[in-house]
Amino acid sequence: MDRISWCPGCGNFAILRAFEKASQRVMEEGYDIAVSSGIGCHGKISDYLNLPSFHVTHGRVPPFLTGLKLANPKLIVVGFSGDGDGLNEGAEHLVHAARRNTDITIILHNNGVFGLTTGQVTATSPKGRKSKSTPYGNPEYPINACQLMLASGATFVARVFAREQKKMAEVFYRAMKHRGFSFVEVLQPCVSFNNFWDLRKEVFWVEKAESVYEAMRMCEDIRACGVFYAEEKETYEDAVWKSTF
Ligand SMILES: Cc1ncc(C[n+]2csc(CCOP(=O)(O)OP(=O)(O)O)c2C)c(N)n1
Ligand code: SF4
Ligand SMILES: [Mg+2]
Repeated sequence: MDRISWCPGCGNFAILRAFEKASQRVMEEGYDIAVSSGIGCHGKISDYLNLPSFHVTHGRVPPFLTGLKLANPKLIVVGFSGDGDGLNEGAEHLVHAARRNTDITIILHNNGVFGLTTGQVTATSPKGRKSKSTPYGNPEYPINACQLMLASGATFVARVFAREQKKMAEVFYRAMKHRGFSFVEVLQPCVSFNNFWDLRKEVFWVEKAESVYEAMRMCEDIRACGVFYAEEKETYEDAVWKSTF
């Protein structure tokens, strides 16, 4: 714990603990796991996990993991991305990995800020937010990450709040076991630049939807948590291997 550089109270600690539990469970079932992370405070998680890990350039977790999965289809591959990393610098990679149903899991640490660079607004920050980069208020509308992933074709889409570690570990486990592109948005308070631990009083859980459209409506409210949608569909890797050999 001494070597961890996150600020005391950061939501990333809860994500780390929940992922340790979930990955342990998956490995006990006989699977091997490799992880990757993007650039930002969230990116340090790959240093803190005792797993094969690759810290890649900003926003490039999905293509990196796609290559890994294509080369070794038996491996379970998991990427950690930030709201800036995944929805600003790397938005196009996330969309195309979801569209292809690449068999990877993306865990998005959504703290609503560029944390490592000290609190500028990102694609998920609300309109009007004052920050270092928006002293007069953010003029942009935010992206709803789960809606974007559903619209892009992701076959497993979930949201959790970092406070709820047990539920988070269960959702991580289900996401890793899902065959196809799985996406978990974690509402992750940044105590230094966007502290929203109080959201715990407002978070509510919903049951899985039957259709993408229903799931889109369910996750519109950012306080809604749960597995919104899951379906089985041929994966990108299966299609590539089938057409190549
Ligand atoms: C291509 C590129 N653009 C900008 C940066 C500078 N940069 C480093 S970390 C960071 C913020 C990352 O924010 P986020 O992905 O939300 O992660 P967090 O720190 O909040 O976990 C930025 C903009 C960079 N390293 N590379
Ligand atoms: S700046 Fe925010 S996200 Fe980064 S370690 Fe500190 S609390 Fe966590
Ligand atoms: Mg961030």
